[in-house]
Amino acid sequence: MMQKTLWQLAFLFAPLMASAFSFAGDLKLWYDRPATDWMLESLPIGNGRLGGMIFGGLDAEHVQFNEDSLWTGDEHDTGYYQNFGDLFIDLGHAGAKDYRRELDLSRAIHQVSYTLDGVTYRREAFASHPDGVIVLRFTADKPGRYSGAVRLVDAHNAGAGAQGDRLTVTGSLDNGLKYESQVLVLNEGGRIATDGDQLRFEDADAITILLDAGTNYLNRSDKGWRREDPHARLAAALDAAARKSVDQLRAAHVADYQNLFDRVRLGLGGSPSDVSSVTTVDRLAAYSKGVKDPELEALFFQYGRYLLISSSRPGSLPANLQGLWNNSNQPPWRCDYHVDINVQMNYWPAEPANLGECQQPLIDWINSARPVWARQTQAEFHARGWTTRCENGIYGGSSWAWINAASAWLCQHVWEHYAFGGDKGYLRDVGYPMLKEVCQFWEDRLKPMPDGRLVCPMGFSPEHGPIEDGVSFEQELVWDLFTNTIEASKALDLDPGYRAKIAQMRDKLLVPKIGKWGQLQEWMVDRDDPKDNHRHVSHLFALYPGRQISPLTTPELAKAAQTSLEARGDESTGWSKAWKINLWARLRDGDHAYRLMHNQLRLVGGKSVNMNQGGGTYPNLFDAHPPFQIDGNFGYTSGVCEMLLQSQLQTPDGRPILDLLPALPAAWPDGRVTGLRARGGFTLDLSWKAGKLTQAMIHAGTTAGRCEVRYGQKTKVLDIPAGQGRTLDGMLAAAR
Ligand code: FUC
Repeated sequence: MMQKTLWQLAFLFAPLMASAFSFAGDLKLWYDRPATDWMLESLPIGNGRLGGMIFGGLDAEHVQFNEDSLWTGDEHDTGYYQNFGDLFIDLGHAGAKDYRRELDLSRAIHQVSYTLDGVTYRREAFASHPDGVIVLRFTADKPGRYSGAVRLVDAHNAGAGAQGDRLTVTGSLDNGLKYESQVLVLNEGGRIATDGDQLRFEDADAITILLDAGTNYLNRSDKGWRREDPHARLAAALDAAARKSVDQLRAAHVADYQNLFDRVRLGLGGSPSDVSSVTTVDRLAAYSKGVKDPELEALFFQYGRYLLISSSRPGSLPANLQGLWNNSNQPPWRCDYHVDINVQMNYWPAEPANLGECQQPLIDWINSARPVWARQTQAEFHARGWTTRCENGIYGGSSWAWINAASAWLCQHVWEHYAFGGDKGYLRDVGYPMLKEVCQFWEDRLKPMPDGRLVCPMGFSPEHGPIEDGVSFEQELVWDLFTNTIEASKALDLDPGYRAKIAQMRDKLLVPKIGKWGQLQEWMVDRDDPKDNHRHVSHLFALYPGRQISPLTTPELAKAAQTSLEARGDESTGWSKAWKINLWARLRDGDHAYRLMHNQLRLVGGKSVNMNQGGGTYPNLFDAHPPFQIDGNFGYTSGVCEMLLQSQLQTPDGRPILDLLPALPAAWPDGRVTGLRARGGFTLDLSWKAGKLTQAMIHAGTTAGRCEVRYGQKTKVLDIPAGQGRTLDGMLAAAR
């Protein structure tokens, strides 16, 4: 209560108390009580493949855990992502005081501390990528204080076996997938013994618990999606981790994590000075009522980066609808890969927010599903190449509506990975063959109109309207695919004949039309309803994440896109708001983008499915569709990137245009960002004051960087040798 009063005072005096510019605060989410609700309150950790949701309970600690390959289904059935199980550590510490639990995004470590009977207890938890295990550590400032039990509970009712210092659960799903979870309990002081299916510890000074879980899934259709039984792999991972000290495990974890996380720093101005004394939920509640808190806005940006690093690392499966975290065997929408916005939005921040490696799982997944999708596509469309239906699992199985342009949209990510990263070997061996196959699908499918224009026949504007020819969403996606393929073949100096053919087809594609109320038509037929507030804004793909429409290159179409966007309104589901942040950023309206960000960062509690409204943020900063859906978290993070830097356009001679602060809102007068990425392999650090650029540092990647820098009406052409940088002032003059 006291804290809230202070906070209200802070609101009144905010203009006086706002501190000078700094990078965003201490990057911690923290709470003064344990979580009781999985979706709203527990906090996520993950190493890409293996994840946990931590409650921080006193009577018992509870970690619900997942492993990304525990899926039902097969090549014909999409399947459902499954809960793996729960780990309980019975402690009997109810009634403790001075309780605090926190998630530190700067180190990816969860901590709990409290006092009871004169003893201070501490816990920490992290999911290590280098060691492949979850580590839980329990310590106290007096010896012999830990007595209790460790229980491992399977989500599919397989029993646990206890032997020595280890708990094991082994089972299989109906599709034959074998799975196992293993827990190793190490005590310092005291005793440990099996007790039925549990491990009991008594009078221990400290306890370390190592957890791993896995299946015999292999991300390869040609191997039948299976590999060896996970038992030996898990045992070896736990044994190897047990040979190291917790200090060693932590150091390796933090170094590995920070190698990714520390690449981008963001400061959007100071928040009221007592911000760190307010719990994250109170802070979010105050923000929802209008308290200015730019450090919370920056924290939420970094949370998206934390969540991507934690749910998508090379070798893992892609982040699904809930990233990695799921406590149900029949989760909403299967907790799957929806390819008509959701999985794509998960990866929007990957390249601009300098986490290019984290996009690798998406590309691997597309690559491995593609033979199955090719067979399904052949049967449905009698066409070469591949595309898929809306709902997708991990064995190539798919369900519900065909999203004909889904593969073109996935190929945008395949292309952007090169556009930002510049790895020609990847483009030649992996990327270009995929783009070409999807072009072939459209070569076989595009239909000439009487006037010679090419249209996509019988398409669907997700998840809205009839199935008919010339749907704008598909027209725009095919334009994007052809454009990316043309650029890829130029970059590789490959296939000039094919390139010319695709270029000719691209130029004949029907372009989106402007309709009777000035809107960008969603369909070839001018039937858009200005009162329609449907959450999907698929026809605005060309503005974002596409590059066919921009106020700088196609002002009339951009104005029409704005008219459509205004008509749809701001109020919607979480991911829909997040998409609109990015769209308003591309329209260069930072204040409107900011309004949507503010709206998305509103504290909500609703958990039941709501289709066109209700989006916001839960106390644990998970995005609410509702229910929890992680795409909104990721879309917010990419939205901030788009407000500060855009690079989707090119000069006529093919230089990427690095557009600095294209949509800076009045709410962020002073700020600084380091490490944002731009197409062409550039990394940028930007500073601004009183709403104006003060400095830009532009670093070229591993190949020489040709670009045009743009700020407002000013432009400057730069040729930066590989590995070097240039510093410009707010007038784009060389600063030294
Ligand atoms: C699409 C959206 C829904 C939801 C689902 C998972 O179908 O239309 O709003 O996000 O994906």
